[in-house]
Amino acid sequence: MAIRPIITAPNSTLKQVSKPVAEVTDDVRALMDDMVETMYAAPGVGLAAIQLGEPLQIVVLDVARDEEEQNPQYFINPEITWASEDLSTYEEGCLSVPEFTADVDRPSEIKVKYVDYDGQNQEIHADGLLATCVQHEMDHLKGILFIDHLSSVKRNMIVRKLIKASKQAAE
Ligand code: K1U
Ligand code: ZN
Repeated sequence: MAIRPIITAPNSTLKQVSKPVAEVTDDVRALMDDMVETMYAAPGVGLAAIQLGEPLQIVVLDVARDEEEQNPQYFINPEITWASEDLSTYEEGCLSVPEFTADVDRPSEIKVKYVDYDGQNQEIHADGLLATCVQHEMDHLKGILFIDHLSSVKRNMIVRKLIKASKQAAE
């Protein structure tokens, strides 16, 4: 297991569309182990493989935020099979957009099917923070960031500040 660097916007890697995982091999499980360790170290409640530069449809989450007990969830090739019409607003953050948060509206409940850590098919009904995070992470698999849900004025302001911060960090 290793903590890996998280790619930050506006790096074009984050715009890539991730590919489905053909088979859950030991290499895929090793990547998921690194993702979980990186997520907890950040700290965050979710991470998509593309944030580590791996364009595969893999998401890890732990929305319980229990410091005593870690309870990671693994979503390989996730697909939303149903979404509620009613929306919830959540102030989202992203480890690839450090220091910024913004309100985003998304369906408040979803059903999502996926393959788990052991290669088994699963389907769950999610609401609350889990529903928000699954949708946020699945956006990453399509090359979409939460700032892409904002107006172009707000998004461009955030991107300009991220570029300035990364130039200052390189000095
Ligand atoms: O970068 C990511 O995709 C992870 C992101 C997940 C997320 C959070 C909130 C709404 C939608 C998606 C994060 O984990 S941001 C950091 C965060 O939420 C957090 C950090 C420390 C403690 C608790 C939460
Ligand atoms: Zn994110």
